[in-house]
Amino acid sequence: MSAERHRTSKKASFVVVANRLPVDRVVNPDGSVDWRTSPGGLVSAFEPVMRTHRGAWVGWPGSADDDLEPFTHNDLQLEPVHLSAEDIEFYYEGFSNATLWPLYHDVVAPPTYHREWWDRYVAINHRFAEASARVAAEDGLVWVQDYQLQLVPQMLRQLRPDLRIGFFLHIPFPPTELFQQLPWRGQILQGLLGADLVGFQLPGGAQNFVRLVRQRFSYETRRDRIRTPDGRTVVARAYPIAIDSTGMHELAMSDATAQRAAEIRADLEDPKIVFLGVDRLDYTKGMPERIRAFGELIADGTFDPEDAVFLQVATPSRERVEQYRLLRDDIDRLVGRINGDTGRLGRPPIIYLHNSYPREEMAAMFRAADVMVVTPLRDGMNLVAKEYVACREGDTGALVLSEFAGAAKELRQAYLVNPHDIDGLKSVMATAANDSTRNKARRMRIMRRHVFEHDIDRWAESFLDDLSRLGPGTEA
Ligand code: ADQ
Repeated sequence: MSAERHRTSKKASFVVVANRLPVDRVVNPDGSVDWRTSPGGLVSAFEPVMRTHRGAWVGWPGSADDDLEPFTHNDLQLEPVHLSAEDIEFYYEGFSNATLWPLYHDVVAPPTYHREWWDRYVAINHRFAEASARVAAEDGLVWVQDYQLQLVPQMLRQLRPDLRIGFFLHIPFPPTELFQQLPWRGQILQGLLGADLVGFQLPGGAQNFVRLVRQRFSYETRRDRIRTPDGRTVVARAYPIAIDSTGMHELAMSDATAQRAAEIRADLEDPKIVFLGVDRLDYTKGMPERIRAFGELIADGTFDPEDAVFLQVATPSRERVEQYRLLRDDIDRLVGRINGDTGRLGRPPIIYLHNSYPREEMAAMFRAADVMVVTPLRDGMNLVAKEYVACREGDTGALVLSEFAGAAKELRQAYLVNPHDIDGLKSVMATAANDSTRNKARRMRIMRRHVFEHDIDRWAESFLDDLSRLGPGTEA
């Protein structure tokens, strides 16, 4: 076991603050507790950055009423924030995931507004701000992550005016008309304005934020800069998140992964075409749309179920939030119906796995798939699209990508699609599968170059470089 406890936290000059710590608790058969680095967008993005900077990470350990002392795991200094069952219900499942998440994703599901959820969001953001203030060294740099913690920058600045504070929003920042629905819109904007640098996935998000601040508070703004009444400059800029492209590629190219990829294809009965979908089970990811499109392609004879298989892998997610339970039932039904209508014994056209897998297995699936289908109705970035590109051998494979994923702004050579348009989706999936090797290679080559040149290290460095040039007393 690599976790080691220390009662008092060491002060850290670099602190990441995120809803979750980057580890999951595992209880061994003998009852002892271990920690394992957890999967997920944020964690996969941050692991390498934390290793280089040897910082501290403030976050919730993942289960209710865990009263943990600070500890280290694989050289990471971890600072647990306690959440009770009711905190999780109101702050996390409620305000974060049933109010902000749908609102920021173009209201693809209706957001719910509850005052007691908001009150708890404020209280928990305070708890995170206090934990960060305790661990950050004098003049340190604190990087706050994502929509669950939008009030932390302002709260932390009040507690520790010496710090440089950055904030990055991993999900889209909504158009101004949608954001205005939020009863606590002014407080959220003020919360974010506590940062010196507010990062977004796309320039559009940064522009929406600056426009809202100008409209609501009449603060002076010039391009990506906002002047606050206390004389600070806040910069709002886009930093499209990336992946550890080299690490993913090396993993995918290993002999063990090659062998596993071959086994996966053999287990699927060696079809001519393997389509793949990989997502957190979330209603923003457009899974029903792509499954329906594939079902129709089989039903109308475009693909023979003897030749084509769709492998859909979905990580269980937010299972206590009602919308997520409904989605899970919808997908179970849809897959069951299509397989029932069009499959034969031992050969269902859709293989659906509701599970989380280690990185090695994900790399093997990416390597095994001829066509990757990424069709979110709205997505901040979508790391899966970039991971697929990084895991390919040479310039093989095809990526079908929704126009509404942030990644579409960079991966312009993907087979771009509007996932609301089922006929369009069908036709793009068929084109991607049947296109010439030469066309596919040309598209993949350009995407690969982009994914390898813009990796996670470069992403973090560019944010941190900008942040260290801004901050208390500096004129941006
Ligand atoms: P997510 O919505 O979680 O992230 P995404 O960017 O696709 O979406 O990241 C998911 C991660 O989980 C990927 O690294 C993927 O490989 C992994 N994963 C998915 N299914 C898995 C499974 N079954 N087993 C194991 N791993 C699995 C949020 C935003 C995105 C943004 C990221 C990072 O919603 O838009 O790209 O943060 O900023």
